[in-house]
Amino acid sequence: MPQPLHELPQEDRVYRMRHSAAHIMAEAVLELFPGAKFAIGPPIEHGFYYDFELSRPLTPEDLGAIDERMRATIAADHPFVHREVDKEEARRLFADQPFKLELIDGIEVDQMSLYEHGEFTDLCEGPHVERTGQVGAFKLASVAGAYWRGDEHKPMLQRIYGLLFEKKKELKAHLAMMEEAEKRDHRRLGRELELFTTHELIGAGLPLWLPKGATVRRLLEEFITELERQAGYSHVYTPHIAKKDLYELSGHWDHFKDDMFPVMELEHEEMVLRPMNCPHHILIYASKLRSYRDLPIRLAEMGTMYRNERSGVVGGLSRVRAMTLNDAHIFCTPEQVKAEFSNVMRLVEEAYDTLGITEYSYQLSLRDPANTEKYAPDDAMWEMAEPMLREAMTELDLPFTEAIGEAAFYGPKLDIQLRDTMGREETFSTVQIDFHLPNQFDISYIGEDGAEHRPVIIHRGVISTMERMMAYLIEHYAGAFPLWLAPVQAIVIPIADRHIEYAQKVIDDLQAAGLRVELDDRGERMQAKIRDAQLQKIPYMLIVGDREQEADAVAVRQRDGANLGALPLFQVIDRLKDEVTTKC
Ligand code: TSB
Ligand code: ZN
Repeated sequence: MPQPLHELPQEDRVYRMRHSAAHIMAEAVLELFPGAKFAIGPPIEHGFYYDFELSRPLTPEDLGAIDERMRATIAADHPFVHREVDKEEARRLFADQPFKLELIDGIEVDQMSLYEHGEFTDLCEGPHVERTGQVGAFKLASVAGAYWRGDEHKPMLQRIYGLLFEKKKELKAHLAMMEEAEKRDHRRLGRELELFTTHELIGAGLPLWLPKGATVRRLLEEFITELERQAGYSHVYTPHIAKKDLYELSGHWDHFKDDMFPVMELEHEEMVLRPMNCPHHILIYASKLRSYRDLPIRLAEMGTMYRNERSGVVGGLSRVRAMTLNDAHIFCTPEQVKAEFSNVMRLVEEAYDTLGITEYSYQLSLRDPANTEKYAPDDAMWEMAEPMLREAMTELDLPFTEAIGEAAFYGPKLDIQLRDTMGREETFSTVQIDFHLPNQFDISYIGEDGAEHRPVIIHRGVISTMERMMAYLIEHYAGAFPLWLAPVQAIVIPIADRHIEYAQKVIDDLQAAGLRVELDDRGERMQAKIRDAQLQKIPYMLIVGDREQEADAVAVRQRDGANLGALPLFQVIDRLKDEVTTKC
């Protein structure tokens, strides 16, 4: 006797509910669309889906009809019945269902497992709930295209996604979370707050930074550049292209070619857009003789690079094809690696602290020993570099997970992972130990013994690319940047036209104090202006009328609705300057 549903662990119950709902949805679609072909329909995180071949594309109205039909089946409370048949019987049952026939042909044993409820039968291993009435709270969410068997040469099917939770309140909470995430979506806020845009004529993954987005980016760049300057980095500039030969020497051509833009022919020379900045920095290191006394040499650059990311994965700012990395390459002796590593980790901590980033995890990205052609071939090098990073992390007493197959081709990485509002994880900071490129470029330093030695390179990015970090910060702050990063820090709102002149003086004083301000002299009502400023997430609204004008004051409101009342202008300027300096 199988265990009753309510006695199963919660995750098994929900798994069965999601799986059963997929069957109930397939039944509804087959009834509403005679001749429909159904493929596969598994439970997934948060719900389920089923793939169909239909005579026309589904509309939102169709989802309503499917939903209604499903609820009727659920109300009828049919039992789920398991039965086994041989292949011949299964072929007969699914004679007009080519995807099912293909699945049947692919199964090695002759015994076919079926699950039925009401009039509906599916080829399925189960398990299911006992009765259709037990499937929990669901909502049909969306339709997307999906290739049969995930193969782009096979037919494109329509995939209907459903969300399903055991309890109505869990479904509601999930929907609320998705709604919140959507509000914070950086693509949407990027448009609404005029931070960045894209254009078809420029292409996918090639964002245009609008003046306000560019202001935030410049502030980020200045912030991190200053931190680096204090930490002993030297900043350089290098071109975005180079001869293909450079990348043949570095190994990028062998191991990273698929991520690079194709070659450009130029007066008998083959040029490429750089996918990484390391070779350029290495050639700066190699441009003169180096002594052990000069090390570590830390070369940093807001390095712009280009990667041929697949068109399906680029979107918004978090994954792009043209990107500027807060990059540096530290050239040091093997003995200096650990200290330099921990300096970088400290720098990351400081930067995150200021940016308000509190939730992150460490991932040690190792090579996949089963897939060696992806990596620099020197086994001894990997066996030295990987434990070195692991030890450095252990010594710093930082918790980390290990990810096989995530290393760079030239060495292992310590990656710092952040999650976006939808819970998706991406790498931001990275610290990489490289014994490979120093060999490829045959770089050296003169040791204390007067002989030539090979330096180690630490590649590191502290705040990732400006694009990826901007995407994160927009979502993290829901567009309401802290004062020091806000593109417009204050907006001055005159109550009537006769206050415009004084408003202009307020603007002049704020600008003279280095603050970014705008004047809202539109003929709108004050309440409308305040609302618009709040929608634009401007931190301070400074309202000026007769009384303020007389007292050399401004009435201060904050974007969250707080009303600080009338304050002398000089006091407001001091307060804002202070808030900018402390980066709160
Ligand atoms: C750190 N050579 C090293 C560098 O010296 C390097 O390029 N490492 S990397 O390949 O891991 O890239 C550095 C960081 O850039 C990644 O950790 C990630 O945060 C960011 N990044 C990578 N690809 C993209 C992309 N397509 N769009 C936006 N950011 C990206
Ligand atoms: Zn590098």
